[in-house]
Amino acid sequence: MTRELKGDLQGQGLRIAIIAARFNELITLRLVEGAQDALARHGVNNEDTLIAWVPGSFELPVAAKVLAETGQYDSIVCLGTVIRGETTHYDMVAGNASGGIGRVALETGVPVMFGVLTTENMDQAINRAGGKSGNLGYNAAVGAIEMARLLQTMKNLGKS
Ligand code: INI
Repeated sequence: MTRELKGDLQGQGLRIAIIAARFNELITLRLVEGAQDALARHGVNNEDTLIAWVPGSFELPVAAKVLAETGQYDSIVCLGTVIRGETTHYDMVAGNASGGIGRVALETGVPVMFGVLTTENMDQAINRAGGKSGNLGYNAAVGAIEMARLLQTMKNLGKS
């Protein structure tokens, strides 16, 4: 029979870090609250969590890399808010955040969740930060637990 692997959502014993970008802080704070709520609801101990702040989403990858390399965290949740507005800055910030976060996960083997809102305008951001479209921070934190558990299971394959 085909073996199926799934990460469960038991957060007990997991060490999870949140890295949050202060730019568009009013929105990102809602994402942080959502993420912290998700961790608490899934049994992650407060003492096993950490939150680090960076200036903007552009800086999320380097902070994630340094934290991942400490070996102290089973999963990292990156949170930020990038709103298109009227400049091309958006593409560079969003591109560096998404590409960089993905690379950190691959290079370190630590799951790094992409909880960065990328929207056309403030209304869309509000909707996705606890408004009518849910809370991306909550979802990213649940994903962090699932990925940590899945990778634990994978690393134990063949050990028993
Ligand atoms: N940072 C964000 O997190 N969101 C944005 O929308 C944004 N815009 O639009 O400029 C932004 N810029 C700052 C950037 O992340 C860096 O902090 C800055 O460029 C210094 O490196």
